[in-house]
Amino acid sequence: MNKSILEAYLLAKTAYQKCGVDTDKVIQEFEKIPVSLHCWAGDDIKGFEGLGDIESQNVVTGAYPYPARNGDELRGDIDFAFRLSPLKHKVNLHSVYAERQRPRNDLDVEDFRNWINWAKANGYGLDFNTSFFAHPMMDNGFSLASIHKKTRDYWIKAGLDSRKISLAIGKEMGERCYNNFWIPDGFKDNPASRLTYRELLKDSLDQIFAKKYTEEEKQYTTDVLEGKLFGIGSEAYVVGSHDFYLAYAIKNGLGVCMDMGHYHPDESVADKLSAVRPFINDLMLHVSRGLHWDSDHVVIQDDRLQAVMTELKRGNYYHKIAIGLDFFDASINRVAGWAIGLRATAKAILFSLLEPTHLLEDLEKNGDYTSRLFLMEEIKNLPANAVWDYLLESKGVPLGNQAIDQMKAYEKDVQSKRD
Ligand code: RNT
Ligand code: ZN
Repeated sequence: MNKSILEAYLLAKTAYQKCGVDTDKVIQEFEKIPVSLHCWAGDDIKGFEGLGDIESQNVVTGAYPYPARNGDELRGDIDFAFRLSPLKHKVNLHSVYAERQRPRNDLDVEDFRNWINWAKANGYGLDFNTSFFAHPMMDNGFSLASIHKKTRDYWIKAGLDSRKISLAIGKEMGERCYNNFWIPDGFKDNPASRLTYRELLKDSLDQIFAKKYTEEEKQYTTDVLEGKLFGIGSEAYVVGSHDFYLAYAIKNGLGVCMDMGHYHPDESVADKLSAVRPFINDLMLHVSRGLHWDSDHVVIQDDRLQAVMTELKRGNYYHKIAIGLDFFDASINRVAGWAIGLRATAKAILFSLLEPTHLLEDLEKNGDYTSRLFLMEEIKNLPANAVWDYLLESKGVPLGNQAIDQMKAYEKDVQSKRD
């Protein structure tokens, strides 16, 4: 252990002790919280089906070289990104990452065998998503809410299969696999009938979710629905809005996925958690960063990220609300993007656990809002970074510049050989 890092940690430990926070315990807690990395940022959500140049409902901009081209490269890139992160990791798969070249609506768990074996060997967890996009069976950007029955039926089958796949993965991994449903269906310009497509989506979902899980199965999988305010190409209307899924999930005992980039910029996901959780047990977060019209910028240490993680801590939601990342930026090295987002998320989680929340709550209960605000400001400058450095150092994860150097070496030695 580097001497100055240890010394700084011991000073920080004392500073936190004075506020009633045990930094050693915080580190132990931190190490148990899983974060699911979105595999799809490694190749701009292209997947391995080789469908060629096809319209995608996920717009990824930038032309940085060296995207992963196959499962082995993508897995290697993820392994490397994880070496730069002190978190406990899961990997979030999309069905376009199947590796047996079969139709999108005829997949089973064996199509993900390489992923499962690799995850098991490395101690990663797994989550799943059906890819309702970038496919010839998309009907002008519509899938489950298409007015054409043939289109809906195609995607209903994909949704049904995904529940089987997710359950099978969960059972093999011995822990819950979150199965997320995001469907892009929507209109660039004003619809004549908003109702039509929501009725169709409801009907499609009713078919997909007709079968309920047993209590035993619920340990291994859960379905979560991800709404969105608008997308690029669906500015006027998204069928699966947050309200739609919230209502649908409550009525049908399903879960919800909240993506931090999917709301009006003034809305706060941190505020939504305690509003929704009394009615919906299974929640997943897509940790992301909305910027103007884009919902998926690389996650950085900002107030919104900290607010969400602080809320997870204050609400005692860690281990109850699942954390997944979701962002992509093809204008920078994709693996570095993962590392930046993982490290930002890790810091926000660590800093949330270091918060002397009990002191704030006491002040609030006593009606001393002046001191509450005062203390909230003071807390921001407690020596959290010394705890972060110590955490990295003790786990053998590179600090600051070292991490950048390793990233550059990986780009040169591994990624650049892909051209
Ligand atoms: C899109 C949603 C969704 C996707 C992935 C690829 O706006 O956030 O989660 O990013 O399913
Ligand atoms: Zn998302």
